[in-house]
Amino acid sequence: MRPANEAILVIDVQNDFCPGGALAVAGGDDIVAPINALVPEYPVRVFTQDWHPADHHSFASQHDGAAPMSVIEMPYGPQVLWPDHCIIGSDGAAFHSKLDPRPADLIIRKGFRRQIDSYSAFFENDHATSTGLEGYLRNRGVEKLVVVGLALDFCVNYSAVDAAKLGFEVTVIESLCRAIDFDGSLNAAKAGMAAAGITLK
Ligand code: VGL
Ligand code: ZN
Repeated sequence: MRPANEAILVIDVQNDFCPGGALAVAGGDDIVAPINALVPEYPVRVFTQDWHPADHHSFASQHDGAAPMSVIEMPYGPQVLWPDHCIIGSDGAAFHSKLDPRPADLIIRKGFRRQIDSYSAFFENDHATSTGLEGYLRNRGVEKLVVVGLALDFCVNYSAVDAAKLGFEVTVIESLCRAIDFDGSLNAAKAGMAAAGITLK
């Protein structure tokens, strides 16, 4: 078992982000078995689920004539318009069938407010609305975080950068992540994470 101040954060290993899903990430299912093997080594284990109402504003379907993967301005900044995905209670929003969520201590759901997207497990995309995860981790004495999951260039990236900004020592295990890689997003994410002092290994 790893030291008591270390947590693993498993981001969005859900059907819609795996091959066959609505917003499939290539190879998304390759990381499931090694994540299952790693989780029990950590004393604190948090899983996240992207969890959107059917009329969520990050969906292209909610904007007349907008194509999926186009970008619009929201009150909180630019927003990629995604295909409908991870709709609350749907099969697409369920964890991948091979992911073992039983060892999770906490499951954080994010993106459930219609008007605002939430890539990060800590703050929604306004960078102000908290999910409560910071308080949970601090109350449990966590100082170091390992982050794995989907997608490396969106939710893993935003979660890791927020964690680093909050003062956690953060490692992202790249081999246990897969990326969407849309319009240079992967390189930008890697540079941003490195600049935030995150260890990428
Ligand atoms: C994600 C796009 C939209 C992710 C979630 O989990 O990386 N990406 N919603
Ligand atoms: Zn989403």
